[in-house]
Amino acid sequence: MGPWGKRDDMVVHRREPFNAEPPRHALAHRVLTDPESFYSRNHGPIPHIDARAWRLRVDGLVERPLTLSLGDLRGRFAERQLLATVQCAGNRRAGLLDVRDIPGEDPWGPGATSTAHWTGVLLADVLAAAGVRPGARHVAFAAPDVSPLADPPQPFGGSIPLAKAISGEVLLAWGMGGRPLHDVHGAPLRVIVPGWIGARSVKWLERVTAQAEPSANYFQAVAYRILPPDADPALAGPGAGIPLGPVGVNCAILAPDGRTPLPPGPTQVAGYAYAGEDRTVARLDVSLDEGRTWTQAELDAPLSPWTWQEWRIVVDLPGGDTVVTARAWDSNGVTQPESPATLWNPKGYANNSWDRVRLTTTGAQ
Ligand SMILES: Nc1nc2c(c(=O)[nH]1)N[C@H]1C(S)=C(S)[C@@H](COP(=O)(O)O)O[C@H]1N2
Ligand SMILES: [Mo]
Repeated sequence: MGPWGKRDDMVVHRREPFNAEPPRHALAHRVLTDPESFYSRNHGPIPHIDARAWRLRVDGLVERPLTLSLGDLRGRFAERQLLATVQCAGNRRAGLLDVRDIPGEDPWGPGATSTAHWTGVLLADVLAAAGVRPGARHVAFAAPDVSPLADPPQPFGGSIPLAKAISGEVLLAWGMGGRPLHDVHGAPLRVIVPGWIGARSVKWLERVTAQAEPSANYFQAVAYRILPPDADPALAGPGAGIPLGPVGVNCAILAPDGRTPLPPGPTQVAGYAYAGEDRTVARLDVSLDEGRTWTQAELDAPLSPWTWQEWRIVVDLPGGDTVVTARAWDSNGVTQPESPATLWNPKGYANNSWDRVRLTTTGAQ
């Protein structure tokens, strides 16, 4: 078993802070990701919080500021379940790094996304108990983990618009896969903002604040924003660029992963496809000729409105090398761009270009 209870073959980008993704095959052929395989993205040291002493503060533009223990949360609010995929904005960054270097950012593959069954209470219910006052437009989340990567170093935080916060979609979760959250995933309580970039699903949640403006936290105001290609992220101040929110349509080929040669002939190719917020994946195309011609894969319906979808197709592999390409279309008719070069941005976010895996065959050509 690897660090933080993760599988041995986890791809560890960094040990401090701990950042790791499962290999492609660990995500293949299953909707739910087991906790040992679930990716983990951290900007600072992972805290261990004494759940009994822990309290959640709810404050800002509210009628009744609240201080809630875990027992209060369980006792005062209805327990809810949510099946949701979490996806980091840095998922598939490696494709952008192939275009141009991104100093300081790790080369995440397609495993910076995972799916679990979450248990907790609705953020909407907690906000209703506090009574959100007119003038509140955003709900900010604060955590205790101080990130040395922020400028200046500060605890992780972020915010979502009030409309999403009170939609009844956002969970304050203490359970993952039917068990208490592990430290590495935010125990005792984390936010799950389904359909939005993972950065908004703040772990080790300590404070929920209703406010007029988005969070001024570094990870909302400076990072997790799309800067123009010629911008210097070290010089881009708070508010520069486009803040990331809902996740765009994306997909990945998970199996085969191209690591071992295959016999020529029929081979099943399988993967995930995902579209955030109010969209689902409507079609998945696979090409064996770099996108000149496409065949539609079999695509499963999502298990919940907030989960990725599995797809599979049997292709006939010719001898030699074949590049398999996949692209998804969402329920708005939007598809993925062909090339990561057109998407390159200085922090390396939101690479949703076509996924490609090179497969080699055994035997002579
Ligand atoms: N407190 C805190 N919350 C956090 C982070 C963090 O570093 N600190 N990372 C965020 C990011 S960028 C992502 S993608 C998800 C990852 O959640 P996971 O580690 O449970 O997979 O947590 C988010 N919540
Ligand atoms: Mo992330």
